[in-house]
Amino acid sequence: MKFIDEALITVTAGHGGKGCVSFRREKFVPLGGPNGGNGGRGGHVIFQSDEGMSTLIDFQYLRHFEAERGEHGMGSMKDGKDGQDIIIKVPVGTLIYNNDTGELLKDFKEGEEHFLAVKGGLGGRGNTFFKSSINQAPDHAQPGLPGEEKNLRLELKLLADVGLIGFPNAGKSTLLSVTTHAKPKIADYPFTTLTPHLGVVMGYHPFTMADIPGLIEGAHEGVGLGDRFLKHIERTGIFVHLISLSPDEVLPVEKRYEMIRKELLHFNPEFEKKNEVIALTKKDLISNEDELKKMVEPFKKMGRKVFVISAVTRAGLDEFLDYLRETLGDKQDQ
Ligand SMILES: Nc1nc2c(ncn2[C@@H]2O[C@H](COP(=O)(O)OP(=O)(O)OP(=O)(O)O)[C@@H](O)[C@H]2O)c(=O)[nH]1
Ligand SMILES: [Mg+2]
Repeated sequence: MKFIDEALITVTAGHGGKGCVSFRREKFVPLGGPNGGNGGRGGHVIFQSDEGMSTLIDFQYLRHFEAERGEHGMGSMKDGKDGQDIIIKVPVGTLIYNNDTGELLKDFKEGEEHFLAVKGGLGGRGNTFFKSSINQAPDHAQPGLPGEEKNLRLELKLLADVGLIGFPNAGKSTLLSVTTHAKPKIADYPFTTLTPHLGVVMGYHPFTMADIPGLIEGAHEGVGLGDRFLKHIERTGIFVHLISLSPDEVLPVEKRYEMIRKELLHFNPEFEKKNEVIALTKKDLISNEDELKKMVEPFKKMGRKVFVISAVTRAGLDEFLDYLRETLGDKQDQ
């Protein structure tokens, strides 16, 4: 399925129903009193977050949502029915902005949250309401009020605990596929992943992990797939920076690390403060222990937390996942 993470839509609440002007008509009562009912309220437009959704693709073609109008009031004191509300489902992680003012209206952080975006217009009062000691037979009623209307911008930012970053081919999708039920495409060519994927790492304290398309030098200038998917890991608690140990790699590990770091900080200088873990991947391709040591050393010197793993043999994976789980747990306890 296509992954869409932005949408512009218009939502219009229902118009209120008109109040009714009506008088009682009875056989032996020549001048009956007023009995016009009130108009019903127009329908609201409400957003609801849904954990089962992961893209805003539904809004690519359907861009205008209008709730039902309220029913008009009727004779015999019958009030019109309220218009039906519209409930629009969006993925968790969706932000709703007023597109005219730029104001953030709602940030859906969990499933089953609701947000009333526009209110239905009130129904008009029927002539019964206006009866008084000086006016026994009011011949007027109120019109219904219009429903609110807003132009909205929806933006999806995935909410994951851990974000996987690195060069294309580093093994991000492979790691996600062996630790969660996510099924991202995996291949030995760059830019296999074109959109983010989210998976849940089960076990004691489950947590979510997101894989994004690979970054390369110049990503902030739009090179490769650019940095447009970085926003999806903006809100993750931990970055895992994957670097391949494969002997086929031309540039040294620390050089590749610095290149990606540069792109990250270009995108958002705040990333400097992120909790970052380095995962040297594809350990199975290195048989020489001394060589391995040499590649780990620079990161230890930098004082970085570094793991050596293989998604193929699962070497180092348990220890790595436990560390992520504990680090996330500590944060929640604070
Ligand atoms: N030997 C070995 N190969 C691996 C390992 N992990 C991934 N690979 C291989 O490396 C290649 C790239 O893996 P992906 O998981 O698609 O890499 P990616 O980082 O998601 O790449 P992009 O989506 O292009 O950014 C594939 O051919 C994988 O089979 C590993 O631990 N050992
Ligand atoms: Mg991938």
